Amino acid sequence: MGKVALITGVTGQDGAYLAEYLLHLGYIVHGLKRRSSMFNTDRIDHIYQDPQTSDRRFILHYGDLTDSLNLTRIIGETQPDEIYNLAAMSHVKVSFDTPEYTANADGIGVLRILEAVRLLNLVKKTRIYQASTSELYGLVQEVPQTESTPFYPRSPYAAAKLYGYWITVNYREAYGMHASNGILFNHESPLRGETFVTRKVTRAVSRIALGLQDKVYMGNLSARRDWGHAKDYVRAMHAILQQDEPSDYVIASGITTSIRDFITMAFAEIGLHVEFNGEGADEQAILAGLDTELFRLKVGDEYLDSALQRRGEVVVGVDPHYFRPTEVDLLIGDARKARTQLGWEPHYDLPALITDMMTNDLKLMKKESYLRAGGYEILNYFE
Ligand code: NAP
Ligand code: G4F
Repeated sequence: MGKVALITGVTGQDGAYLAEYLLHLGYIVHGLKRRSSMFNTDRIDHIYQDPQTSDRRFILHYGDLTDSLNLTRIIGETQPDEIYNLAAMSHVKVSFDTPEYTANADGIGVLRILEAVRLLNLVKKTRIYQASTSELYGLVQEVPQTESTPFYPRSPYAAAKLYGYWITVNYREAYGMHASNGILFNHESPLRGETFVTRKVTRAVSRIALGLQDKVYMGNLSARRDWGHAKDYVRAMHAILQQDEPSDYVIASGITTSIRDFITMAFAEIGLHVEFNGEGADEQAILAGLDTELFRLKVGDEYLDSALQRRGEVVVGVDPHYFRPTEVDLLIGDARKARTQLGWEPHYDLPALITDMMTNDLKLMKKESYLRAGGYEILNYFE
């Protein structure tokens, strides 16, 4: 029998990659998913197993981090060797609109899991991974950020995660739990939610290249992030729980890039050259030139003429609507502890991440454009 893992947030970006990884390692994986009026399992449909499947190794349970009775029952029934608490209201900007809910799910939710493990007498059996975040560093007190850099949260999300971080440390010290924090810097992928900056950009650049969209509006272009690939980061989560002793680890690439440069790189990936001008809310980028061979290769010959006609047009603008009341200007992590103690090494650098995301989104948007062409008939059907 393989080990048993419970993943909260299994329908999210990291949950999907981690579930796939643990199944590959031979685990039995239980996943907590929220009830939704629409299907929310797109990212894990390829590994879904019907309840009728014999020797099922991937089992979903309805649940919510705000419901302690439900969490306690599921942990009691599944008796996990490892819990990966990935569920969270994870959007920093949205947390300013939903601060109380964010505190409940992202802060108290962590306590509910730790306390359930304690009350169920699973302290010796169950190891816990808490999805902590580089957002804890906020107004950074040190560059680069390490495990000992002081925290300075700058959003309701980060403040809730701060509680989650410290309650994990407290249960480790108070009850001897194998409970660890992964302080993960931004990690992205083709599965990234559509409203996070990297995915918003790779989707928009793909749509602009295919003539489906003229322009994209962004927020603060000068913020800098340390980006890695989610596939690399879920391997680190697993490695953290395989250590003899629980501890907290920074997981990061060690390279920081501005949003502006990420946008430039995403366009360049398909042969489009953009130039930025102006400042603050008046900043914009124009399509300044094309590498026609690269564009043909990556996007397709049939889209070249319309792209050529759009030279000189504005393709990126700024809308202050996307600014945050308090911003995290600079993140750059030092993952030396993870590299030496866990032997963790990322396989993707930023250019490889962008290639992966752009390839996926171009494919997706071509499909959207195809479906859109057939959409008229479908609409008529309902008239
Ligand atoms: P994500 O794609 O937004 O996924 C979040 C998951 O949590 C989804 O499955 C979501 O369910 C679920 N969820 C939200 N509220 C819940 C609740 N009240 N009860 C139960 N489930 C709930 O996030 P991610 O990028 O995979 O990140 C995973 C975790 O790592 C999060 O805790 C995030 O805060 C943290 N983190 C992420 C990064 C990053 O760069 N990605 C960096 C550091 C830390 P639905 O599918 O139903 O919405
Ligand atoms: O992609 P973002 O929304 O990610 P953010 O705020 O860094 O948070 C993500 O990473 C954290 C780890 O550090 C996680 F804990 C958290 O759960 C989440 O996964 O924004 C990145 C930066 C920000 O500075 C933002 O102001 O991009 C800037 N930005 C500029 N224009 C934008 C936009 N962000 C978004 N979402 N949309 C924009 O149009």
